[in-house]
Amino acid sequence: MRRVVCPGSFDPVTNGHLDIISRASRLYDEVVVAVLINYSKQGLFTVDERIDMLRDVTKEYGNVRVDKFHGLLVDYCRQHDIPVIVKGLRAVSDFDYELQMAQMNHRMAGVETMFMATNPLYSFLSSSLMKEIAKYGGDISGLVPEIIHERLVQRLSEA
Ligand code: COD
Repeated sequence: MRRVVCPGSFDPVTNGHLDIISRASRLYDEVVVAVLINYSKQGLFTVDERIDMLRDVTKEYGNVRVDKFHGLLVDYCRQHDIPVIVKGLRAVSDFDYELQMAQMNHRMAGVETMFMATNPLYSFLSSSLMKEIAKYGGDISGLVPEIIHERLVQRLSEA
């Protein structure tokens, strides 16, 4: 079975993430979307909330599974027999850091990283920007799934 992991914070998932996940799901037998548990950075959504949202918006793809991990991504890959990481590359600014991580992950565990050119429709998206724009009442429709938009507006109104 050709299995791949799409790792990230997904706080929350955007249409840019989803574009990469859906394209990976057509190329691999199973896509594991792995949410990083980061004890040193509190997100807007808890890891379990992010997982629920990811499960909701990926349920139409039959071969996508959502999980969480902490520590090194390569350890998660080893434990779950995953030889490949898929990443979206938005711009040159992503490249330096992503290349460094890809080379380190290969050095540590022989895990390969496949880079997908981001869909230009979503290349300017990040979870942080979505949160900032939504916080000040800006329009993010079409940039995140509708259900995520609703959850964002609701969470920000609680703050
Ligand atoms: N279009 C396409 N792809 C996108 C977009 C977009 N608009 N936005 C994000 N992506 C893709 C990118 O590939 C990105 O890497 C991924 O989605 C996740 O994005 P985020 O912002 O949700 O998550 P990050 O960048 O915070 O995630 C970083 C990781 C968790 C992948 C990384 O820190 C990691 O692997 N951590 C584990 C610890 C570890 O192993 N460290 C050693 C590394 S050598």
